[in-house]
Parts: sequence; C-alpha cells; structure tokens
Amino acid sequence: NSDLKDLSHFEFDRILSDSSERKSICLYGSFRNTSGKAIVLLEKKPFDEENVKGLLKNTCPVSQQFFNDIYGNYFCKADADFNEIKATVIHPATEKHVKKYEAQIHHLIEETPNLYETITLPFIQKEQFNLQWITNILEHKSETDRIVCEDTDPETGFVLLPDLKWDGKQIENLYLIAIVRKQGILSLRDLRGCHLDLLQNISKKCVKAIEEKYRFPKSRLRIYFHYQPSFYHLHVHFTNVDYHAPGIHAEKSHLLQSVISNIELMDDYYKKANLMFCVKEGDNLFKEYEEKGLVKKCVT
Ligand code: M7G
Repeated sequence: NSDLKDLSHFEFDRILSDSSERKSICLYGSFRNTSGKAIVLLEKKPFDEENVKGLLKNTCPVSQQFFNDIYGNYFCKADADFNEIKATVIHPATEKHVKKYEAQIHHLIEETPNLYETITLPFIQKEQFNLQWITNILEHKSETDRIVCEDTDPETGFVLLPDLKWDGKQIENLYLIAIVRKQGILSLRDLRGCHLDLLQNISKKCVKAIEEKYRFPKSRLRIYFHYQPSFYHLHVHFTNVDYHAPGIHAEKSHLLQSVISNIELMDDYYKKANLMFCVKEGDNLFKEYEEKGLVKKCVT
C-alpha cells in the first residue's frame, strides 16, 4: 500500500513508548485513506564513520549552548542525509501488537514443564502473532533480495537474512535472524537431541556467511534464542555483541552455544527444565498466570 510509505499521511493518536536511550519513539494511529490502525516506530540511526566524516566536511550551522572553562556544549543542524531516521510500519496493527510495543511493567515467571503444558502452550495455541511474514520469507515471496544465506534441507535447513530492526548496512547494530525451514518447532522449549544437527548447521553456516559478507568474526557475534519469543516458529538471533539489542536481557536470551551444550548433556533438557520468562502486565499470557494465582499485578 503506497499510502503507508508517506509518513505525512500518518495521524497519531498516542505514544505507545519512547526511549531517550535508544533514541526511538513508537506511535499508534492511522494512515489517511486506509482502514485499520497502524504502529509507526521511529528510530535515529547509529553514527558510522562515513556519515560522521560527511558531517564534518559540510559546514553546518552550529549554536553554542554554553562554555565553561574547557567544556563546551553546541547544537549542530546537520543535513538530511545525516539525520536519516529508520521507520518501521505495522499495518494493520492488532491489539496484540499494541501490547508488544507499549511501555508497561514487567514480571518474571518461573515456568515449570507442567505450567508450560497447562498454561503457556494452550495459550500459544489459542493466541499468537500471525506467522505469514515467516512463510513469505521461506517461500521466497518477501525479502528474497535480502537473503544472506540459505539451506534448503527440510530437516536442517534455514534462511538467514537481516532482521526487521536492521538496515543491513551499519555494523554497529548488526542484527540478522536465521529462520528454520522445519515447521512445528515452536520455541526453545521444543528443542531435543534430534535437533542438534539443525542447531549446529545453523551455527556453522550462518557464522561463515556473516563472516564472508560483513567481514564480521564469530567472536563478535551474540547468537541466541528468545524465551518467550513473540513469534512461535523457531528462529535464531545474530547480533553485534557490542550492540544492546532489544531483548538481550538475562531473562529473555539463551545463547545458542549454551543451548547446544545443554542438549548434548541431556537430550530432553528443555522438556524438563524450569525456564524463567519475562512478561508485561497487560499481556494476555500474564492474565492466564494471574487467573491461576501464580502472579499478581503490581499495586502502586
Ligand atoms: P522474537 O524473539 O520472536 O520476537 O524475534 P521479538 O524479539 O520481536 O520480541 C522475532 C525477530 O524477527 C525479531 O528480532 C523481529 O525484529 C524480527 N522480525 C519480525 N518481523 C515481523 C520481521 C519481518 O517481517 N522481517 C524480518 N526480516 N524480520 C522480522
């Protein structure tokens, strides 16, 4: 829809979240002449050597804020190229998308295998994000030109490509995902000994592909799963270890190498382990646990 490309057609109702640290803001509203609500996430792009050189070469208006001894503060009005903003548009956005992007209080839940079977799994089967974007990638209907590496084996195959959050250029916030070809592995929870070949294949081939394409070595890659993920079709995250990617907290990330090692030691480790996960208070999964008396809302 071409209307979605023009941000001047976006009328925002409210701010879902904003972060001065990430220099990003997430807006909820709608596009003129289109039905359904939309989410627009705006993020300032990281500095890189080339555009800093460009900034320094072009004289841009500078205003001094203050000067004190050897310390000075200035504002520079840089040109449009330098100020490029990355915009992610989700349209039509569902209530579940709103909850995903809304700033909210978080809780940690310890999920035993039994709680997974009786609460989390039935919830995932009842309510989860649509996985069409994943099917489109696997079937070469979208983002085909962005594919970095692909293995078509039905058991151990995958597609590696830049994540939605990455422009595919700046190494500072390098972020790729490998989506497994095999259907039905919902998350880390489903991984068993029989998936070791798949995990090792992804690790080996994706590392090599990233090394070749971006000249980025294995030792600088953070390779991990999210638990709980937003999308229940197994995928692996690859990020620059120096980049504080969203969701790299201890309560959400599981390094691929540790996962492989755990499964090598015990085939069904992820079937038997208690796994912690982080959930927002407004999330429906939180409500499921709340109804069973396993977690309580924060009263402030
Ligand atoms: P997750 O752990 O399921 O969810 O990871 P979360 O990290 O968003 O909570 C899914 C990953 O897939 C995230 O890193 C998303 O940025 C990425 N992603 C999501 N979508 C809808 C797309 C898409 O359409 N294209 C690509 N390339 N990546 C996506």
